[in-house]
Parts: sequence; structure tokens; C-alpha cells
Amino acid sequence: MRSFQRILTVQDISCVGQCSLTVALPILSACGIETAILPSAVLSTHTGGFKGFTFRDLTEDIPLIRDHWKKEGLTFSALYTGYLGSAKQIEYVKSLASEVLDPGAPLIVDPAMADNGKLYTGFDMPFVEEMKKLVFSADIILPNITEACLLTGTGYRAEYDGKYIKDLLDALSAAGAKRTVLTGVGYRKGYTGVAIRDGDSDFYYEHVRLEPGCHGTGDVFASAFCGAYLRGKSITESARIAADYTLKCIIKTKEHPDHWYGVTFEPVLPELVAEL
Ligand code: PXL
Repeated sequence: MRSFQRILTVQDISCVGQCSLTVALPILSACGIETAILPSAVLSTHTGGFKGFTFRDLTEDIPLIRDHWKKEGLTFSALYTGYLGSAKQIEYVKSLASEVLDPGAPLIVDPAMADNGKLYTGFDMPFVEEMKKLVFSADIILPNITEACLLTGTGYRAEYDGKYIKDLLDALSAAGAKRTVLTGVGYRKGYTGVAIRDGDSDFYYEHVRLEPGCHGTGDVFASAFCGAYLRGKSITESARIAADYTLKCIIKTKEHPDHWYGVTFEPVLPELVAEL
């Protein structure tokens, strides 16, 4: 067994746009964790607001990369997945989870595919069906409400109460989710938070909500969560640290009204590190 931790994260490279790997790699590295990457696709920008972006699908590279790692005996202390470019990739990612993870290493899945009641550009229901297989085999999942609705066949609501969220968490658990960190859960004006289901226990962490939200906050949250979790924090503590960090990033982003495409997460990294 290795004497150090090495996480593998699989998601796209959006060359410009501050999301997916360009967020995960610096945040996890700042958390002090060696981070191996497997790009699922290379896009010139992310798909949220830019037009005419390029998209290089790397699906067929995934099994080749996996097989090389197997030959080299390279394994990982955790697998964290984000935006995946095709349904076929989800199948390959499942094989990574079974073939290159250390015994007992957690699979952490952010089913990054939808927000605000809508699938992101380029995704469809067959993709959601395939994503269900990955999500419900994971150790920890990090969906937002829209994704949780798609994964459980629940009708999306922009306004809701505690019962709606409890039912959503119940539906995820019934479908196979082991531990859920549900993001973007707000019950009163001006506030949002994270609802956590860890086994039989539910927790809720509320914090201020700033409008309008920024693109890429889900990736910042998920990366900081994984960093804190791998540094030995509990699931609830990791969710609190990640939520506080994400909020600080949004505050920083608002200093630059022309910075519309992503989250200014870099200047706040020292504050994240200080929490670990
Ligand atoms: O932040 C999620 C994300 C990641 N990668 C790409 C995206 C998005 C959201 O739109 O377009 C390419």
C-alpha cells in the first residue's frame, strides 16, 4: 500500500471558463492532495453561455489510459467524477472504479448534468439513465436539486419545503444512494445551504445566498468537498468547509461584474487551506 494519497478526478477540460478540471486540479492540489486527472473531453470553453465552442470527445482514450495504469500498477485513494461527455464514458468510469481504486477507496460522484430545472446543453434522458448507474454505485454523491429530481423521477420545484427535500433524499436512498450531499437547498429568502444524508442521519447547513449565482459553483463546491474529505474531515464538516469556501469565492467574483463565466476561486484558496 502507498504511504501517500493520490486522488483521480475524471471530468472535462474547458480551456477557458473556470469549471471542471481547471477548478478541480488547483483546488485539490491546494488541499495538499496529489491529483491525477483523466480528461473526459476538451472544450474551447464550457457550454454555459459561450456559443460555437469546440468539443473533442476523449471517450475512447479512457480504456487505453486505464489499461496503461493497470500495467504500471497505478492505483488511487479516491475517484471523483464530474462532467462526463457521453453515456459511454459513464460505463468506462465505472470500470475505472472497479479496476484502479485502492481497496476501500471512495467513489465520489458529482452528476454534473443539470441545474435550475434543466439539463445542460448536450445531455438527454438516455445520459441520465446511464448516470443513474454510476450515482447509485457511488459512496458519496453531490447532486443539486435538479439532478436529484432527474435521478429519482421527481418533479422539479423551484420553491419547496422540508418535506419535499426529505422525500428527495428518501428517493435517492431508496434507489441506492449511500451518502448524499444535496446542494442549493434554501428554505427562506436570501439563504441557501446543503442537506446531507449520512446513513440514518440528516443534517442541514444554511448560509447566505448571493444573487445572481455564478457558473461553476458546483465544481468549486465538489472539489473543495473532496479536498476536505480526503484530508480526514467528516462528510458534514467537509460540506460546511466547501459551502463556506464557495460563498467566499462568489463574493470575490462579484468584485468583477464583467467576470460572468466562472468563479474567481483563486484568491480565496488560502482561506480554504487554513480550514484543513
Ligand atoms: O460546471 C459544470 C460544467 C462542466 N463542464 C462543462 C460545462 C459545465 C456546465 O455547463 O458546460 C463543459
